[in-house]
Amino acid sequence: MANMFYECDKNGDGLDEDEMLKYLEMNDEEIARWLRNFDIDKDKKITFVEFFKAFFFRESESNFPNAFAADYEGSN
Ligand SMILES: [Ca+2]
Ligand SMILES: [Ca+2]
Repeated sequence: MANMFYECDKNGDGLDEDEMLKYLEMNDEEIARWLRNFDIDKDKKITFVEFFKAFFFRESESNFPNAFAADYEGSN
């Protein structure tokens, strides 16, 4: 899961809207939902720490795109 995150975050500053659009093929609505759910410090970027916290606490599991869900299940 971490590898996939870093592959999407090309410049290492967290996932921003462009990266989610390009690499995760998310639409505007999904991106807005991710930012609302995961972007704890509201800088419009989702860092791996923010992402991991949200995932770990399973607050928004159903919001994860299939690619991430598949990778997560595969790693068990
Ligand atoms: Ca980035
Ligand atoms: Ca953030």
